[in-house]
Amino acid sequence: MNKQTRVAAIHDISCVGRCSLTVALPILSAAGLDTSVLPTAILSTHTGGFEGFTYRDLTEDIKPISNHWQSLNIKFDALYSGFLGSFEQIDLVADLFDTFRSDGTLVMVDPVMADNGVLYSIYSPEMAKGMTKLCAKADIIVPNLTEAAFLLDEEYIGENYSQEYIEKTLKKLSSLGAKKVVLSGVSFGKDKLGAAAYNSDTGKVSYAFNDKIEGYFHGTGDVFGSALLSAILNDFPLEKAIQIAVDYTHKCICLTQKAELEKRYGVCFEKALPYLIKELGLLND
Ligand code: PXL
Repeated sequence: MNKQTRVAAIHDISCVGRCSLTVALPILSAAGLDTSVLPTAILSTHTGGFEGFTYRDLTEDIKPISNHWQSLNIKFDALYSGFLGSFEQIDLVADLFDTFRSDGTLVMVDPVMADNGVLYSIYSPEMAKGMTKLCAKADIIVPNLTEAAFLLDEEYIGENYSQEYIEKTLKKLSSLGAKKVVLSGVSFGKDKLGAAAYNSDTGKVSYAFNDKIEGYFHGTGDVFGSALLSAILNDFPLEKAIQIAVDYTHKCICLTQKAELEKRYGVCFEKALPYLIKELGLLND
């Protein structure tokens, strides 16, 4: 029997405001991947722009869900974690990686916890320390520059940094345990924004940029991470995968900006899905 590539996406469900699972599931699915979900928490909205959101922590459900999957002998080609709902979930997700990892399984951790120098409102500094442990279990990690600073227990440097700083940071992050590191939100001038990647197997650092669009666009880290995993699982090398993810994220932001949409609802990634599918070479079948 031919087999479809299967991913488990472990993120929260923010009911309103496109991010986490409401972004990861459609993007991975559009990329031809059989995507299973493990919700870490359910929020009425995400935490970045709506007042009074509800929060249901699903920590207690993780182990029973994982046990049931294990009893069914369900296998995954990739495990992709993002926003976690509690400190305890770090160890639970680490156990889940151990349970479902086999030869060829790709574990990608997006240590979602902070942006622009600050932790998200419901995350504590302890959570940041725990995330370092989870990153050590990954094959590939995808922090932004703020998350990188928390993972390395360093000061957030802000927006003025050198190429040397980025390359040192990539290597320090890799020494936490993941062989591949992708740093998002990298910019060396005011016109370009993108990502930097380090592959410790080859020692190679690569970059991908597109035009910078001013402003903060919510949920773009999840759009980027999901597109990156989509490209990697469609067999693109890391250097090309980061360019595909940067270009898709840029396209989503452009469309959102052009339509003058309210930013807290996230970017309109849906309209750019045909572009992503084409970039991934999936239109030929
Ligand atoms: O996009 C990251 C993210 C995920 N999940 C929740 C969030 C955020 C960012 O604010 O609030 C609940």
